[in-house]
Amino acid sequence: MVYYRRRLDKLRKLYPDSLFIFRDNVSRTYLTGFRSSEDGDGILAVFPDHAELHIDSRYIEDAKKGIQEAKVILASTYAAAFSDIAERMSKLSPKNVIFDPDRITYSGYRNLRKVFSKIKMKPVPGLLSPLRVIKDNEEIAKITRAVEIAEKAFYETIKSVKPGISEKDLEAELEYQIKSAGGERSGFEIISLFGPRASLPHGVPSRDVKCREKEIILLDFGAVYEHYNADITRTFFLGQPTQKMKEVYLTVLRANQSVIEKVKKDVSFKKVDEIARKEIVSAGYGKYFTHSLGHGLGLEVHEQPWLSPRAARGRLKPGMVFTDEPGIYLPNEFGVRIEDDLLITDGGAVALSSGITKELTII
Ligand SMILES: [Mn+2]
Repeated sequence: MVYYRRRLDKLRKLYPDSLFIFRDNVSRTYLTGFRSSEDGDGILAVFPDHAELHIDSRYIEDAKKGIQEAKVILASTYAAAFSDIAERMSKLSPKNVIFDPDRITYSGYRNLRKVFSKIKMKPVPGLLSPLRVIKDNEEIAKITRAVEIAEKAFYETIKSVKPGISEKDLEAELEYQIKSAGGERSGFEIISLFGPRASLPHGVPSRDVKCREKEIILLDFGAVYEHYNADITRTFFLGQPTQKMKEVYLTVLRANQSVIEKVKKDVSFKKVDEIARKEIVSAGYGKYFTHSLGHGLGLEVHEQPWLSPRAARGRLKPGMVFTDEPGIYLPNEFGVRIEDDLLITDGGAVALSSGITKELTII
């Protein structure tokens, strides 16, 4: 619980003499540990000496039980809660009240302007990102647990792989296994693709596509544990793969593995992508690696840092967690992606998802 207080303190230190309003679930979860169903369900107000979560009756009991580092206040309506917050905030004559424009709707913003008419409002895009991009021990433990759940679910699921099973059936089985292994759900729509369809980086599983012998199977899946995400991809084979499939698989594996071996703190985000891309380019498949290498992972499946050829600046720091997911997609033939979740430590990169084999696997 001390983690939430620490996060609030860091935020105050980052923006001295300011107050804060949060209207979105991710920010509220990061700062209190409590998550509601919708962004609009709840207002978190951060004062110099305390934080308060105003929440409606549907959540009040859970919120009171779950939150220790913020005051939980019943909101009869959110409009009334806003007037109350604004009145007390203006009495403190803060330098400004900061909000994240990326995490509020346009009408939400207009409301805010109306209620806080006497105070200077300051939009700071990505307000919590500088904090969230470095995971503390509690977050690392939760991500690690999410990864373990995803791993267990994967091994249970591949027992069902046999000729005739559809992409959709395999997706459903994996979703079931994630929940059964202790996960809340997969944090995103599972990608379960067979054969030539594995060349669609974000293809949607079909009920009509059935698995056949000598086919590639690509599974991209996650697991959520206490609001934190895992994001893993494995590609494997039902029956003997062709020579070309093997060659492509081993190229992607080399790219994935070279990142784990070579990256460490202070390597630029751009360079991380380059390390993987170099392996794929030198094997002659450069133009088939059509996306960036990876993305940060935490309360959101996609968050900072972005490991991309277009990353203008930014370097790895201990505590960053991100995906290492090179791929080669040959249209109408097949595709291979291998995705691990990496943690940067003082000693280099640690693959949290090393529990699932990346040896070329034939079922
Ligand atoms: Mn990913």
